[in-house]
Amino acid sequence: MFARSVARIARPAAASIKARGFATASRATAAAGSRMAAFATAGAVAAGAASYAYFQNVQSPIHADAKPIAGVKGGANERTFIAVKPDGVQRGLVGKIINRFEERGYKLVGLKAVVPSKDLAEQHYADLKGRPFFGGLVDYMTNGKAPVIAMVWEGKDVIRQGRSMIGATNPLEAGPGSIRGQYCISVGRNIIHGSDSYESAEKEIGLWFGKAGELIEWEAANAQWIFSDN
Ligand code: DAT
Ligand code: MG
Repeated sequence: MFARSVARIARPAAASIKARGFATASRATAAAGSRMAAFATAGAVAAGAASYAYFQNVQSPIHADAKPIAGVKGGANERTFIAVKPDGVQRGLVGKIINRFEERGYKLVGLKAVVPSKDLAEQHYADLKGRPFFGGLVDYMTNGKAPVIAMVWEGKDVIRQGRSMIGATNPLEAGPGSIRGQYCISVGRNIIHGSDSYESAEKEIGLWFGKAGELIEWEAANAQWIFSDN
């Protein structure tokens, strides 16, 4: 609607951005004719398990996004919204940031480069409206001097762990091993965003990846080497 994007695809749904993820499958087509297996969550999410199961196409690694947009809270498929902000992109840190999440064992299920609309940035940061830096924050996110690299990462406790990996909002208070603690020194240019709760993840993934087919469910070949608790 108001946005420019590095990719060109019409986006009639919730978020007012034009962007293209690496999704190609739609919910409908991917489900058709597939051999299906049902998985239910367990353990800490036992309460949710009774009401939650999703079908996974075991024949194809790319298929329908059929589960709740932020996965199951506390489950092995919990999801968070992570974005490398324009300063992180300008500084050439995208690969390093992706690498941290990949090497940790998290799974990338959505990725795109976007110059967000003002409307999208204002919705994303709605809780900060009224703060003195709000206008500057929205401008820096939307002025197109570099895109935002928007991502959805999936895995056990990824929302809380993602925040921990990112570090404190003010990089001067971030631990030296965190992303902000290693790569930045100014709160206004702290290079990365991460959802701060399950509710925020739901909202943010919906805003940035709200269109059907933008997120990919796929099975990591090494999943058992990452997840097994013996
Ligand atoms: P976080 O990004 O750690 O979730 P937040 O939600 O409080 O932090 O703020 C969102 C962004 O707004 C933050 O990453 C950088 C910017 N910001 C926050 N406080 C600021 C301040 N005092 N001055 C300038 N920018 C600020
Ligand atoms: Mg925040």
